[in-house]
Amino acid sequence: MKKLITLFSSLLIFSILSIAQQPVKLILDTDIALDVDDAGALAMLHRLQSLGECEILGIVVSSGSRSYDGYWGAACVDAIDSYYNRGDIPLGIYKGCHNIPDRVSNFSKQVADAFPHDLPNGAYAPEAWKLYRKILSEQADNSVVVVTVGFLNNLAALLKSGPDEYSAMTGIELVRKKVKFWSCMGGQFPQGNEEFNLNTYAHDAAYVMEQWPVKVIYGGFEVGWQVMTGGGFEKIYPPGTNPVAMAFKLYTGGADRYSWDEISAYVAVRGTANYFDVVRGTNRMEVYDPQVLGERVHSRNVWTDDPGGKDYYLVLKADPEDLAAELEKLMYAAPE
Ligand SMILES: [Ca+2]
Repeated sequence: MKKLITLFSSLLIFSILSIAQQPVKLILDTDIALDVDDAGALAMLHRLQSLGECEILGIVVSSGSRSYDGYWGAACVDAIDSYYNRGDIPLGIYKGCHNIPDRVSNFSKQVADAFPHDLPNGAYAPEAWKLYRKILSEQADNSVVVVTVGFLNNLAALLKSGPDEYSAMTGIELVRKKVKFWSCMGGQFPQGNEEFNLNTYAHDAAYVMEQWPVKVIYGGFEVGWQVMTGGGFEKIYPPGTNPVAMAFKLYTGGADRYSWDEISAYVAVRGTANYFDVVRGTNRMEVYDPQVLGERVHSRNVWTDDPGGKDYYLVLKADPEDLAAELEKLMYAAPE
């Protein structure tokens, strides 16, 4: 009997360990091209996948496919994925009207031109919300982590979607069933003030934040702003040898950059325990439409503490330099 109990205990410990070691299955939603922390986050996720800690199921771009930044942003993602020997990661893109009319990026086309990739440009990628539906429908219940480090236009389209060839569920039902939590770089806490990711498609952000059915962890502007990373790339990689190093060199001139996107990607995989406290409550958007033709939308996110809320925001409890060192160790690792 004692032997039997020992056997059962060993099996139990073994299965607990197996569950603990399952890689986090995630979808990255990025406005890469507009800032370089998206590229840093992608480099970091590739390293975490090499360590067996995550599996990137798909990547979607939230800059429109008919804009310069979406067109080249998608090719830039494919070039970075290919550098890490994962050029077959499915890519999707936002195909609606792009809210930023001007060309912003100074690195996406350059990286795409310099490094090999299969996807010619964003016009060849499928609709992001369709790819979300396909991926979510194929995954186990309560297993997928969504990381957004750009706009919420793709998630709005997903939540508004109805049954299709991939699933009989609506978008909201699919998210409720398949998504474990959403790690969102967006907003400012406890008081918001036109944070870029939420404000660019403010009505979509308001809709998603209200309708999203499961847990959200927000990484606010004020968190990433304290943590500087990326300047070390050029000390490790000679010019032309690493696409993310090239992106940083073009964007910052070789200096560090704020780590907004890296932090939300990190939390998606390793959680909050080591570096953060969290505050629980409800986050919502207030959107002010312009009264004059040509003026832009104004918005802010509004936080309410609530012990039963589905939302959380990060508070950095560690020394920012310790977190920066942790992120950089992952970002600077060579492909496997
Ligand atoms: Ca971003």
